[in-house]
Amino acid sequence: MHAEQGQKIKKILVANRGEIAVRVIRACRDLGIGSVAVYSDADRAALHVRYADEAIHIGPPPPRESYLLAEKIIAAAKKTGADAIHPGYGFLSERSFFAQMCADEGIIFIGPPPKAIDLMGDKQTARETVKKNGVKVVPGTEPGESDENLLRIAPSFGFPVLIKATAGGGGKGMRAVYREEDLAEALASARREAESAFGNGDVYIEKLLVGARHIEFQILADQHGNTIHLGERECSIQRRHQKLVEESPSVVMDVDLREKMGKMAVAAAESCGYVNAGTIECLVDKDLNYYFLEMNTRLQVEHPVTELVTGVDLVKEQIRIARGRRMGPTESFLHPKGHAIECRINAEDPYNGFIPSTGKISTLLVPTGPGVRVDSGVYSGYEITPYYDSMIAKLICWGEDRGEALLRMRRALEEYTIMGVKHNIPFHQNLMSSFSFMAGKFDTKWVEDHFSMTTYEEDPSEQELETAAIAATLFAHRQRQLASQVVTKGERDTSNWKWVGRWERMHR
Ligand code: MV4
Repeated sequence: MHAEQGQKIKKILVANRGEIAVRVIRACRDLGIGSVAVYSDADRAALHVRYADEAIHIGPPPPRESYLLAEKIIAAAKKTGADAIHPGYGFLSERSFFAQMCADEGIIFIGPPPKAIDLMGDKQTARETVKKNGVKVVPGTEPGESDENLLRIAPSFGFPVLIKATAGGGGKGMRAVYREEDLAEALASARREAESAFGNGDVYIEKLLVGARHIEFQILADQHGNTIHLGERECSIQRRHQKLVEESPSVVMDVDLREKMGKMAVAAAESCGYVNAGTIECLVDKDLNYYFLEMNTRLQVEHPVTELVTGVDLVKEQIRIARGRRMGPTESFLHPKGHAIECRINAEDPYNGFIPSTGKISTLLVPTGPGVRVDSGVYSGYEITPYYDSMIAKLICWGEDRGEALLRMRRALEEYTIMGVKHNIPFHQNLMSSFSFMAGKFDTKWVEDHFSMTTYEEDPSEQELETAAIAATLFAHRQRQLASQVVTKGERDTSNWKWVGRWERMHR
């Protein structure tokens, strides 16, 4: 067999649950590959179990006794004759020992090599690794500094600074420090927290970037040395380190910045010998200075945003890459088109501190129509249990431009009917009508510090509201022009009047 043809994958075990397991099973169907679901007692009636060709029970509801049990999952793969395992996100997806176990058992792990997971999983090692490839990181301390040195060096960055756990990620074990006199105590408590959360008390200190946006780049790398980026996703709309909305392109992006950041992202991925799909997380400050933050060595929740603007099926590409084929897309043949926005639909009560809600979904009406995609793990009659993440679906809308994507999102949110459990659709409706969001004016702190379910649109007259909405949308449109994905500059229609007319026609 010619090396180019790669190994055969005839059956994939999906080591996950919910919407992402369904997403991967769909890719298997599209490729004519068999699929195996695994499920806990709580998931006997789950959608991923229904959609897969085969299903193997792996234990009781708690993840530690089911979806995190590497041995059980490997055993299920062997029993069913699966040649590959797709880990999805969360659970075992970023555990290098699991990727290694698969390799040792002759099972293809659909993800990066264990070495790349290790290099990027340790945040200080990640910084050092990408730095060697010329990638800019946030000013911060070197690995292995004593407390004495940390206390001496940190003030040189200027306050505020941010203490981070080496083993952290997703905000765990972080401490913002605003005054030098608070540093020693914060350092001690960060170490304690990191030690108890990760069994590793190592911390480092970075300059805290205030008012920055969180922008990430999607990466694909194959085993033949090709690494490409597929543009960015703006992920600043989040609450307590849980992303709520993602979109592509970012309103602050322009062709030059995308090219520079994209090159940086590719260099970061190459620095750790990355293969398969990955994400480079960056911070972008108000002056559009950008810095590498960390790498996520997995397929991400928000991957459909990139799929809708690039037309690339990322899960198909992951499978192709894992069996040793060259990836389909090349950077020069990628022509991102339009704008995509994703709202994460969570079974949480937005009127009551976003507390998770459980129970049976009594009625479910799912939006469809032009530009609408729903990736969901639930159905009418499905019982939401307290054991897993509260995200039950993702609503992703595409439009020719940001305004159209946003209007379609409003339409889809209006159509979406979920009864029987509390959900955050009202939050998204509120957000999609807020002027700051429409104008693209937000950073990672905005939802927590400035957005409220009750203070928006309290009672400005309809007309005032309309005027403000148009103004905000015009601002967004100007930003959108900056973000133009058309490589030839100056080709696009720059008339705001056309946009006003369109907006008014839609709102008459
Ligand atoms: C930062 C930062 C500001 N300055 N580092 C949050 C989780 C982890 N990925 C890193 N995080 C941050 N690191 C410096 N030097 C702000 C954040 C941050 C953040 C980043 C991405 C998405 C949401 C966030 C929410 C709060 C803080």
